[in-house]
Amino acid sequence: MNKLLVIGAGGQLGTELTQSLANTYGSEAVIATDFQESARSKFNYCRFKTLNVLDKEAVGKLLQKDQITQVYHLAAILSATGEKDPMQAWDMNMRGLLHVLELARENKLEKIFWPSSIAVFGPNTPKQKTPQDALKNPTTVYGISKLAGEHWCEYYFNTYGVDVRSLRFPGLIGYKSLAGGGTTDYAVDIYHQAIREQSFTCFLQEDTYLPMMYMDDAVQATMQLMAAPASSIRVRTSYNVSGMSFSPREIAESIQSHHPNFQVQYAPDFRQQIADSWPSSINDDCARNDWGWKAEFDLPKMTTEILTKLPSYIH
Ligand code: AKB
Repeated sequence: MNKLLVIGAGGQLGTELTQSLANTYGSEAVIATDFQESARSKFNYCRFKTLNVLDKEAVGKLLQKDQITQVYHLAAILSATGEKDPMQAWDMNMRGLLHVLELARENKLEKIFWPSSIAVFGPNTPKQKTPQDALKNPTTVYGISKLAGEHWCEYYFNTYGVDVRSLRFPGLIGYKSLAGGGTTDYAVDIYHQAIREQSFTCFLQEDTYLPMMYMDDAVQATMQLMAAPASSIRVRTSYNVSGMSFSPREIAESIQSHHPNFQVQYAPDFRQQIADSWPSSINDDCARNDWGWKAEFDLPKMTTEILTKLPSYIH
């Protein structure tokens, strides 16, 4: 029987992925964990425990006591927050992953999921339809930690046979929780502000194109990757996955087609430089060919869905 542990379940991806895992495998099969006790209120449908991935002994005890078979390790410090305290970001992102990989080896876990990011790419990477194997020269500590992490995943697979699988996520956009500390967060916040204030100040320039993905697609990609036969997973670093690509002006126009009075101002800050170093769009042919990936949501479909569902969600 599958027994799944989600680390960092209270975050943006974890909130929705944990629900989908519980729907698929049953609530009793899932344990949600987060280092913040306040995340508990999100998980009234499954078990919740506070857990800090930096405490390897505590993670190991939980794995053994509950006979965990799969770990979804989502806890990380994102790109913008990471630049404020690079050592802390490196410690959290690298030591956390290495704990999970080591414990997976020691306990012979069946499968691990760990998200990487488009932040592994850098200013010298081709910007349009960035290929799977494009040059990577990340400029943020977050990107450096994700690139190193990808190679650690491949190393654990090649050396110890740990079945760890990974996706290079673009900016993820959902309405059920706010993003935390990323460069793509504006694309989540803008919908909340459209509903609450009818106006928004964007921290990126209006013509900055970035790869993005609606949360339903991100959850679907994760579930699909984890369900695929091991023989079809030919990339053991991390797969490029693409959803959509747009600029702040385009997402604003998309919202204005529903809310014509919505106003957006632009006040670029330090995150502009990070955004400028990342791809504008992603080529995900490898994921499509190897395990049949295809995104469902484009910008108009996502905007309609979020603007329809968000008001009742926040009230
Ligand atoms: C961030 O902006 O840091 C993240 C990411 C693209 O990995 N959303």
